[in-house]
Amino acid sequence: MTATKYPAKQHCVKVAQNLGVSEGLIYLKGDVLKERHDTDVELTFRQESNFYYLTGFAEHDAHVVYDIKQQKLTLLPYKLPNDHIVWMGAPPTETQLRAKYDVDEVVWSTEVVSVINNSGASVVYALREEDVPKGVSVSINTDALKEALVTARMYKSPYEIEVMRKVNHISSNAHVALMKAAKKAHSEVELDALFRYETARFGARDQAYNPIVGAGENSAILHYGKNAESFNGNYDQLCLVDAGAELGCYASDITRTWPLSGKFSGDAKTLYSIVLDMQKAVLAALKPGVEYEDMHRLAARIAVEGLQKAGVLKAEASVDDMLAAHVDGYFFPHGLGHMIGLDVHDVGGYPAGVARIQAPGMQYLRMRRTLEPGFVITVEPGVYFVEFILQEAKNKPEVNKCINWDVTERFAKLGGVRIEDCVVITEDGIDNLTIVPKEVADIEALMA
Ligand SMILES: [Mn+2]
Repeated sequence: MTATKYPAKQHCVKVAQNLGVSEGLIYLKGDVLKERHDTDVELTFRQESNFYYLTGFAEHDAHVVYDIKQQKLTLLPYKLPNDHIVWMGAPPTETQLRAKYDVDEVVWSTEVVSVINNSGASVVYALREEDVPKGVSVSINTDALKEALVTARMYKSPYEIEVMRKVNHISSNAHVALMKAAKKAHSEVELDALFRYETARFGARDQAYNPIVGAGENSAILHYGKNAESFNGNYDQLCLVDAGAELGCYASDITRTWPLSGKFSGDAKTLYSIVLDMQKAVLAALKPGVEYEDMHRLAARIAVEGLQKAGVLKAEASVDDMLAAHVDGYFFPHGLGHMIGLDVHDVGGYPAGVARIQAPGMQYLRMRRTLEPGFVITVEPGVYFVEFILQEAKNKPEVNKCINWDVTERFAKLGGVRIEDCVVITEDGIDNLTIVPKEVADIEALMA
């Protein structure tokens, strides 16, 4: 990374350009510190993503004011009580804060109203009226800032991409550590804890979301978070791990699925290879100008072709007819992926006025956009055998007739498979930030 400071000023300039105005203030309130009900036990603090984007400042109860005309960025950290030093140690001085952050001015939070009122600006752009402190006498505009922030955050800067590469590598190495530990692990929670440990000790103490570690049929629960099952000596099971650490508020999001034993059985290899083919086809096709929903359709077609070859879908059914009947959505019941950045499901998935496509699977697609350089997205196809969904398939004659139920029941014991990488859209293709092995032979070699 070339820059040492988070490029807060550059981000403010970008948001101001998107607002399309030559004067006024951008104002954001940082998130507040919260405590457990009726106690003084602090909950883990995580800065609000837009605030972080404009400041790089991750402490609680702060404010930020950016003067568009003067291009002046003012950070207003929380003014701690004097005896705070006894409990928490000495807070940084204004000079230290100015040196650390890419801001022009540091003023304590108690001065926020006068900073705004004395700015000479005629308008304050804020996300919500209630965020703006009482006593502000400048007119407030809450119509434009959100869209300006979303548009700026969609296009990741080189600095942001390097942070995301770093956290992807930390998470990738943790995934590899889990694969190596699987044969001797006893439970899902043990692997969950190992992932947190392996990312924390390499600098990423926080998770972008709670790890999902599901063995056997739990692998088919899309956002399984209990991670509470023991393996009970059954190492033939597939284990799905969807986990990604957070670094400097930037997310990673990676999924791998492998047998606890380290050796894929016949059916597991078949199922895994279908999903791997889906992901590889999409990764090869991604580039600027491509519609993301078409990538979902591409993955869905390969799922149907693969399931037909595996005998789950009947040989005599036409792939086109099955796609028209949305058979794919009963086995690939979620979207292909999403934008990722400061949030794991990052802003900008849908342009204003664009609605979701109402079809099984596709309805959960978190993104409908023409891809552009600078987007960072996930590619996470999956195939699952979910009791609830298969029941629905039985009730739909045009779907039911395509399925070999005896083969389906055999595969259903495996649960499901998902493979997920984070990629940057470049000028002519992608830059894959995720470096966890995914070929069957490579996983088996690693786990041996
Ligand atoms: Mn994801």
